[in-house]
Amino acid sequence: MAKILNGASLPNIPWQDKPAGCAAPIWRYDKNPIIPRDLIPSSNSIFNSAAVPFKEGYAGVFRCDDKARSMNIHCGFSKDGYNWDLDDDVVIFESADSSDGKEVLNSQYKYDPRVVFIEDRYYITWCNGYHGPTIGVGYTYDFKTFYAMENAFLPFNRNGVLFPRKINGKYVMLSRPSDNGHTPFGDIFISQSPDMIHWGEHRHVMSPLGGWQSTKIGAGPIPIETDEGWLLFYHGVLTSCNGYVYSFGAAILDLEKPWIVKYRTHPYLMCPQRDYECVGDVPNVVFPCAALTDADTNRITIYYGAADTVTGLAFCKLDDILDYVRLNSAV
Ligand code: BMA
Repeated sequence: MAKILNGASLPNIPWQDKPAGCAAPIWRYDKNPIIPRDLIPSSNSIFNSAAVPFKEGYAGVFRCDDKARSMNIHCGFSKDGYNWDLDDDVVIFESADSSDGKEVLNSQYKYDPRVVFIEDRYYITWCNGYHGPTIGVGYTYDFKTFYAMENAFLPFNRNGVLFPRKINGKYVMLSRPSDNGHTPFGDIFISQSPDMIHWGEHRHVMSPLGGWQSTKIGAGPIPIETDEGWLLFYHGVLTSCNGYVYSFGAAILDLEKPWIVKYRTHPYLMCPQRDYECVGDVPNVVFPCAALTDADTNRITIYYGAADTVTGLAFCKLDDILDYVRLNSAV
């Protein structure tokens, strides 16, 4: 059995056993979507969102596009990871001590948040509207007060995803340099920082490949540390005659040098197939932004946005995924 490193026990992880006859290494929750588009009065859609264990349950940061179609982050709590209470109000950030004044609060929009506990606090990254999309970074200790730090990068960038611990003494973040529109290209890069503010030592990680990941790729949930390497779920985009199709697969990155890709799925793990993934504001999108793990059972539960409209859950076991990635690798 593979091992999740530095992972906690999570006996109450949302979980459903693999349905009989399912040959795939990953399967959907049978009551998906868990979060409907109209869970709060102001929302047009609630999708590409992230959750972490918090106190006896879970906390999360949710991408809610409102009825004016402004994109923002709302905070939410859940006892069981399935049923969520979301704040009606958007998360208001204060400028962090590390920031130089109020410029960090200059944000035209926020979307696709990720959240991770590192050392003493929960860090949140998101796509931040600052003269175009770039990577916003903030933190909270309690999911009540939120602080915004300096943007990690210059525009244009998306899908900023932190590793859950320092590697060789540095914070490490994946990102996907892009353009100001619906970017028809994109590789995953990695950057390092001594203080979560100054980012450098940028290295290339992965390029698009064929098929489901031929147009662009982007990191998904926080990478999962295992004894075989970092398990990274990532989305990939295919340009069809009917527009973009967002699927996801996985890669295994070297533990100490995570810019080295050891294996990477040639076929997708999951592609939009259910009605709620194929029909919505943007059809044909599955977009994972968070993964919960239970180190005792190697269970992994993925939160993903569906059709830019609702949020669903998918389940898998670490060993099945690692085997699948190794056996179906394109590297
Ligand atoms: C990307 C992001 C995601 C979205 C996807 C599909 O560029 O905006 O938030 O899910 O497009 O529309």
